[in-house]
Amino acid sequence: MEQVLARTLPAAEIVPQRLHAAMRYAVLGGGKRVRPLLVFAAGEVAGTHADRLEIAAAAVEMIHAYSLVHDDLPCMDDDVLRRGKPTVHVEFDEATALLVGDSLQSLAFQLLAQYPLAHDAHKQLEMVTLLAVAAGSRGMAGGQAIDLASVGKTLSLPELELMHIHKTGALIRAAVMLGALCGELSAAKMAKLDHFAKCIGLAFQVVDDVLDAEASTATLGKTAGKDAQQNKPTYVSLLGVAQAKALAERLRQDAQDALDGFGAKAQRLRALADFIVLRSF
Ligand code: GRG
Repeated sequence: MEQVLARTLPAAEIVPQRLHAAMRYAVLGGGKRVRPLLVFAAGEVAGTHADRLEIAAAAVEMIHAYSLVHDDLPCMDDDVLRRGKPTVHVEFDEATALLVGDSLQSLAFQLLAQYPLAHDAHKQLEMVTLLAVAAGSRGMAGGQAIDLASVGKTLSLPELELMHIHKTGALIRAAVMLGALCGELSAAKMAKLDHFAKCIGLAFQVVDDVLDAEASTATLGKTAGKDAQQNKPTYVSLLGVAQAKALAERLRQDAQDALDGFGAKAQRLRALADFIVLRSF
């Protein structure tokens, strides 16, 4: 994945060098790569080629990296540490960080449009639409808007869930569905994968909230304890650590159940669901 990202990003020598260097800084050499791994694992279930999956995986990771760069900006979360390194606006400057996000988003869609990824053009357009909706105001960016508006407020559990289904869940779901769309699956199996993806998307955020409360900055590679510091509603603030962990475990079980009937091909998806819930960083 590192090699794919390194070759799909513009070289740092190409004009404008500073922007390209910052894009590479934002994307390369860090991150768990959970979303690309989900693209590959879903593609394995749907039986397709690695050369299609690596492009879809790069597109999703670029959207993810863009969201982190913008989220860290002073006008949003105002953070100085990401993936164990100074955030992009600290290492470069705010205007560059803004452009890095914009350019990564454009590049993601360029990749989806430029390479043959699906059986036919209609299906490939479906993939472009899927990622656009997942990243936009009805997905990740919309979730971020709800997040920013809810600082200092008490949310109900359904409200918190709605926020995270959008902010975190939408892109994780898109990763799974894009991997599957690179291959061929029945509508019934797509629906099961969709349910799997929704469970792990939410579980990812529940665990993220627990880690923010329990893990150290060194382990996470980003500032720990920010949710409480910023008075953000989280699964931990609403449920407490023990119940939040129990919720994550229930979601893991639901996700695993959704894969029944897929056989050994789903082994990596199963392993990723376990990783998402049992991880320590
Ligand atoms: C700015 C449009 C816009 C959206 C921002 C995704 C997001 C919305 C903000 C990032 C901040 C955050 C805590 C989001 C929740 C999702 C999440 C836990 C992201 C971090 O993902 P990881 O843990 O990061 O997969 P790595 O670095 O491992 O790739």
